[in-house]
Order: sequence, then structure tokens, then C-alpha cells
Amino acid sequence: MNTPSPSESARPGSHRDREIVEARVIVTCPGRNFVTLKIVTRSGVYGLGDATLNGRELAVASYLQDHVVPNLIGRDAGRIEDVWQFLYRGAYWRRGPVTMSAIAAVDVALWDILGKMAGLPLYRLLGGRSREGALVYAHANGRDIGEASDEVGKYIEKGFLAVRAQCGVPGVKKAYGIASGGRPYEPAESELPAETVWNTPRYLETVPRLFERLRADHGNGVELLHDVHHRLTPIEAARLGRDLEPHRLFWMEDATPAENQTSFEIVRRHTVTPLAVGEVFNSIWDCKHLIENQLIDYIRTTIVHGGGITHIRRLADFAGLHQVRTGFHGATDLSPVTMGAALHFDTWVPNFGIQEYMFHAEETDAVFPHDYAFRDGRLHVGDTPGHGVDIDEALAAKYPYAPKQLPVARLEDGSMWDW
Ligand code: KDG
Ligand code: MG
Repeated sequence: MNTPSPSESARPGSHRDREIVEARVIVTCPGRNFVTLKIVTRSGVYGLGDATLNGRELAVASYLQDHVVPNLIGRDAGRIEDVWQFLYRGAYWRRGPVTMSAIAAVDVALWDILGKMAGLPLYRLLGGRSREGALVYAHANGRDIGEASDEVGKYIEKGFLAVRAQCGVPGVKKAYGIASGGRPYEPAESELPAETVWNTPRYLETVPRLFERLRADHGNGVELLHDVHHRLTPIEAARLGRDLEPHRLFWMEDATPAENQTSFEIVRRHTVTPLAVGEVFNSIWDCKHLIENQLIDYIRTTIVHGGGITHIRRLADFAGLHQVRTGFHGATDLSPVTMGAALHFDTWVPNFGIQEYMFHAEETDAVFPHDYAFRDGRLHVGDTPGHGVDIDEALAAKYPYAPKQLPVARLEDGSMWDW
């Protein structure tokens, strides 16, 4: 499709070798749903990209299968930037989580192919190692403050240097972030959304008590984080940030919905608790005002929902100009393919902050063999060429798609609220 220039035709990895001959969308549910794109070149070298959008998986699978894959066949897998621009500009309809997750899947698969053809791990293609490992934070949650504190203690014993803590709120049925039935926390648990009830005043009085207790039980040697999950208005978030100041949080996350980026000015004006936001963003345009006005400290948009490495690299560079650091989303709905790609990015990116890390289910790890490993509070990538994550397609086929949606939240009077 693209005419090779003379230098592009030179082996190894000639234009003919790099020609995309097949692209397959693989939907599998080993513990939870994942959408994976496998792009195969004429040489047989293939790359993998994650396209999982929690609760809306099949929308991205169709976007890829019906609208993207036919455009890939015959194209040069080495023209990563051109393919990105083709899928973004060429679609006319820009941005949005479905589009950007689909573009990300293609982009990450092409970077994976480039790494494999060059015989280099992805972090080396990006510019090489900036650190020995990526600081990660784990998720501790409990039905009450005592149980949450015990959980934080367990993660510290496992070697974690940073822990996110959430606890039940008295009188609130199914508060965000709390596991049910002794299972690991997994929000998308039912075919139709579970209804949860929200009460802001009770939450605002509980959370400072949680962190007071955590500092009393565990001291100041551990980084503590908290996710508000978009539940507060800007002035309520400002109040919580101020109440948390004595407990020195690493960050307060998603304090208020951020479609209106200027709303963070209110939060920022009133508190020095560091702010993180952006796991639901999908473009640099979702955070331009937040970053250039230094209204946040950490940007959470990760590879899969933000258009892949090609776009997130631009976002991270822009953030770096304003002393905003990365703090990539890494819940269980980000597949090991995203985790692998994100960790290579974390290993390189100069303005790295932290990486979220929730353990995947054993079945997930078996379907997606990978070479990253946890050691001493950090995740370490391996030196396998590409992003270091593969898929066992035969095993994946044993776990058919199972529809699951994220919960919704209502106030006690029945009004819909932000989940
Ligand atoms: O798909 C939604 C989850 O990834 C999200 O609820 C988890 O907020 C989350 C987090 O910070 O990990
Ligand atoms: Mg979050």
C-alpha cells in the first residue's frame, strides 16, 4: 500500500517482511473480558495490542473488526506514525474512548512488531532506561477502617512502598472500591449495572478518619493514595483535600468529574494535597487546560484508552513541561498487554510518577504470558523484544465473552450520581 523508500526496503525487516497480512480481534474472558488485536506481518512476526474498554468491549471489537482491520491489510507495519495519523485524522470522527482504544490497539501492536523485528525491548526503542523499576501502588480495601488498615499492613509486608486505601462508609451500601464476598475487588460484576447508593457527608467524615488511622498504624514510611472516583463537587473535593493534608497523601484521585477542566481551579486553590486525574480521558485535549495551568500533579491516562504509545508519548512530554508526572491507570480491566506496554513506557519516561498495579486473576496471567515481575515495591520489565506480553490463543478460546457492566450510583433520593 505505501511505496517503500530505498532505505525502507533494505533488510532486515524489509518492506515486504513488514507487510500486514492479517489482523485478528480476539475476545476472551479469563476471569474478566479482554479484547486483543493481533497483527501479523508477511514475515510471520506478529504484534499484540489491548483494546479493552470495561463494560463496552464489543463496541471496540466491532470498531476494529468492521472499520479498522480492512484498512490495515497490505499496509507497512513499520509506518507507525502514518498509521496512527491515518486512523485518527482519516476517520474524520476524532477522539472518544471507543475510537482511541481501537487506535491504541493498532499502535501498540505495531510498536511490538517493531521491537521484535529490531530485537529490542520497547523501552529501548523509546529512548532507553531512565530507572531500574517502576514504583507501583497496590489496592487495599476493607469494609471498615480497621479492616482497611489490616489490608494496608499486608501489602507493606509483601514489599509494597505505596498503597491505595478505600474503606466502607457507614450507611452506604456498596461503597466504591470495596470487594464483596472475600473476592478480589472487581467492579464490573453483573450483566446489567449494579445500583449503588451514595452519601457525600458520610463519606467526607469517614475518609480523613481512615487516613488518620493508617498513619497511626503504619507510620510515614509508606506512600498512601486514595481514589474519590468522581463523587464530589469541586468545593467538596477542596474540603476533603484540606482535611487530608495532615496525613500527607501521595495523591487524591479523580476528586471531581473533569469534563469541565476549569473546575479543578477551585480544588487547587484550597488544598496542597496532590491531585491525580485522567483514567477516563482519551486525548491530550481532555487535559490540556489541567496540565498547562498546573492544576494537577499526576496524569492517569494510560496507553490503551489514550490512543497508544504514539499519543501518550506526546501527552507525557507535554505534561513534563509543566512538572506533571505520569501515574498510569492499572486496574484489572487493563489487560497484561497494556500493563506490559505501560511498564516499558514507565521505564523510559522522564517524568514518571507511579504505576497502579492490581494483580490479575491466575486465568488471565495464563492466557497472557508476560515477562514483567514485581520485586521490592517495583515492577520490572524483561528484555524480551517488543512489550514482552504474548497470548495463548487456544487457552483464550476456552473463555468465551461474558457480558458485564460497571455499576451506577444514585443518591438516597434516587437521583443518578457519578459512579
Ligand atoms: O473500569 C473502571 C475501573 O478501572 C476503575 O473503576 C478503577 O478507578 C479505578 C482505579 O483507579 O483503578
Ligand atoms: Mg480510579
